[in-house]
Amino acid sequence: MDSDEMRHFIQNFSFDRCKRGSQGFNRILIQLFGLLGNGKSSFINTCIYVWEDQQFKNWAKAWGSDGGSTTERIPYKLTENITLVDNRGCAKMDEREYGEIYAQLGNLLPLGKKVEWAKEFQLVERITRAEKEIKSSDFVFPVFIHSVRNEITLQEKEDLKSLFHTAQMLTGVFPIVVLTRKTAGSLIATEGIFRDIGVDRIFSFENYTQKDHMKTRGKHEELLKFLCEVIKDVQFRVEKIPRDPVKETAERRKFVLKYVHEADMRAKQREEENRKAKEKAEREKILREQEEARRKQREREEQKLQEDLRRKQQELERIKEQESQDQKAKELQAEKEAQGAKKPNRFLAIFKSKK
Ligand SMILES: Nc1nc2c(ncn2[C@@H]2O[C@H](COP(=O)(O)OP(=O)(O)O)[C@@H](O)[C@H]2O)c(=O)[nH]1
Ligand SMILES: [Mg+2]
Repeated sequence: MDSDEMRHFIQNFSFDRCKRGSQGFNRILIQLFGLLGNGKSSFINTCIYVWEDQQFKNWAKAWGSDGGSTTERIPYKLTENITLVDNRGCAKMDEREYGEIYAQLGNLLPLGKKVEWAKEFQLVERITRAEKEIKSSDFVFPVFIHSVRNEITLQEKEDLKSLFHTAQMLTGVFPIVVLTRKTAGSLIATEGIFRDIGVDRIFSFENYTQKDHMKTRGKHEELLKFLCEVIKDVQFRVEKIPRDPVKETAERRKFVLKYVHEADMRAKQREEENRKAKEKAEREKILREQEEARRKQREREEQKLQEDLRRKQQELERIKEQESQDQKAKELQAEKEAQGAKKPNRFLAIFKSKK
C-alpha cells in the first residue's frame, strides 16, 4: 500500500465492516504504556502531526516533568474509530505500578478524568468507582513505548516479559513495541531484546518534536504502517475469534482486582518483614553498642590495674634501693668502728716510755 492507500484504509476502518460485524465494539483504543520519559506523549504528537497534516503542536504535552499531563488517561481521537490513549507514566516498574498498567490496559480506569480524582483513592476503589463509566465497546490495543537511549537490564527484561504476557492475557493482543530515539543507542540490540521477549512487531521512530519537526517521507510512511498494522491485528482478532466485550470486560476487572489485592497483600507482607528486619537490626545495634561499652569499661579497669601494679613495683624497688643503701651505710659505719678499735693509743704509749 502506498501512503494514500494506507490513509484510506485507516480512515475507513470500522468494526461494523468486519466479517462478523462489530460484536459490540465501536472503537480501537491504542493504549500506550511504558516508563516516564520514553516518548509516549511525543509519539502521540507524532501520530497527530502525521495524521492531521497540520502545524506541529505539543498536543500531548510531552517533555513535562510528569509527562505534562494532569489527567489520568488522556484520549486523543484520531479517527471516528481510533483513539490514542496517553497516561501519566510511571517512573519505575514494581508490582503496584503493574497494577496501574493492568488497570489501564484492561480499560478499567476512566478516560479524560483529572488526576486529583485519582489521588484520593486506592486503585481498587478507583476501578470500582469507574465501573459505570467504562465502555466495554472499546477494543484496547497495547503499545509499549521504549526509548533506545535507555538500556534494558536482564532483570528489566524478565519483568517486561511477564508484563507483556499479562498484557496479552488482558487484551488478547501481544503488545506492539514502538522504539523512540532510534538513533540514540543500539537499535539492533534493543530490537533483539524485545524479540527475545516474544515481540514480533517492532516499529522504530525518531519522534517529531518541538525542536525537530521537519516532515520526512520515511517517518510519515512508518507511522501510517504502524496504524495499519494495529488495524489489521484488530481485524484478525475480531474476525477469527467470536468476541463478547461485556463478558471480557467483567473478566478483566476480576483479574486486575485480584492482582491488585494480592500485590497489596505481598506489599504489606514485605513492609512487615522490612519493619521486623529493621527492628532486629536496631536491637542488634543496641546490643553491639552495649557490648562495646562493656569492653571499653573492662579495658579501662585493666589499664588502671596495670598502672597500680606498675606504681607498686616502683615503690617496692624504691624501698629495696633504700634498704640496700641503708645496709651499705651500716656496713661502712661498722668498718670504720672496727678500724678505730685496732689503732694504738698514742698517749698510753708516751706514758709507758716515760716510766
Ligand atoms: N530526539 C528525540 N527526542 C525524543 C523522542 N521522543 C521523545 N523525545 C524527548 O524525550 C523527552 C520525553 O518525552 P515524552 O514524550 O514527554 O515522554 P513520556 O514521559 O513517555 O510522555 C522529551 O524531551 C522529548 O522531546 C525522539 O524520538 N527523539
Ligand atoms: Mg507523557
